[in-house]
Amino acid sequence: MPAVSVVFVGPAGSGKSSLVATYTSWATRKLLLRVAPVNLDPGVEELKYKPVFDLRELFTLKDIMRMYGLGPNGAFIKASELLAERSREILSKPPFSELDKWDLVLVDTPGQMEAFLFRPSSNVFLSNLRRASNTVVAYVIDASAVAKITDAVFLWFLYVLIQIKTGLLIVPVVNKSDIALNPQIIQTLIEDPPRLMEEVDGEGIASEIIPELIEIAEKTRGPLRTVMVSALREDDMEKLHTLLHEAFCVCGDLT
Ligand SMILES: Nc1nc2c(ncn2[C@@H]2O[C@H](COP(=O)(O)OP(=O)(O)OP(=O)(O)O)[C@@H](O)[C@H]2O)c(=O)[nH]1
Ligand SMILES: [Mg+2]
Repeated sequence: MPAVSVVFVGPAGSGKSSLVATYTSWATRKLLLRVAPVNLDPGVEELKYKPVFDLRELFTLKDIMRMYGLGPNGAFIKASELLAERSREILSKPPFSELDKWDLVLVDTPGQMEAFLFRPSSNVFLSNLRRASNTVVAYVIDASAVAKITDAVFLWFLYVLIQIKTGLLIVPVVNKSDIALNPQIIQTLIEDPPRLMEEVDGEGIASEIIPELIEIAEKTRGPLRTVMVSALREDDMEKLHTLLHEAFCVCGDLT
C-alpha cells in the first residue's frame, strides 16, 4: 500500500490531536502499520504523540506574535501564510520525503479553522500534499458539542463547506462518543442526516432555513458514511480505519 495522508481538521477542541495520538498508537500496535504523525499546529504546547515532522521546528505561534507584533488570531493567519510559503520545504522533509517508509501519515492541524482552512493560502499546502501523496481529510465533530438540532446542522454544514473549499474527499468522524451530550441527535446525524429535518420544531428562521440547509448538505455531501469514535477510550478505531480505507478506494488511490 502506498503511503496515504489523512489530514485531521475540525473545530477547536474537537479532539484532532487526541485522535492522531490514539490512531497512531492503535494502528502501530494492532495493525503493525508504519504510522508517521505530523504536527502542523504552531500553537500547541504539549502533544500526546511524537511527531515525525513538527511545524514548531520552523516557527511557533509565540515566535510569530513576537516577531510581527500580532495577537494570537493574527499570528495563526500569519502561520497559515508561512505554511503555504514553506510548503515545498516542509514536504521535502521526513516523513514526506520518504513516503515509501510509511503506510500512513496522520496530519494534525490547528483548531483555528478560519486561519488554517478558510484562507486562500490554506489550499496551497493541501494541494502540494495531495501531489506528494494520496490525501483525504478527516473532519472531526465533537459529540459533546451537539446539544440541539441547530448544533448538529451547523457542524454538518461546516463539513459540506470544507468539502467545497478543499475539493478533497472528507471522512466525517464524530469523536468523544463517551461523552455525547445528545446521543439521539448524534445517531440521526450519523445514520440519516435528512431525518434531522423532521426533528426541527418551533417557528422562526431556524425552522425555515434548516430544512433548506439539510437539503443542500445532502446534495453536496460525499459518498462516505460517518463513524463515531472515542479517542480517549480508543473505541472504534477499527471502524475509522475501515472508513479511511473506503475513502482511498473511492479516490481510486488504494492499491
Ligand atoms: N471524553 C473525551 N475527551 C476527549 C476525547 N478526545 C479528546 N478529548 C479531550 O478533549 C480536549 C481537546 O482535545 P484535543 O485533542 O487537544 O483537541 P484538538 O481538536 O486537537 O484541539 P485544538 O488543537 O486546540 O483545536 C482534551 O481535554 C482531550 O483530552 C474523547 O474521545 N473523549
Ligand atoms: Mg490539537
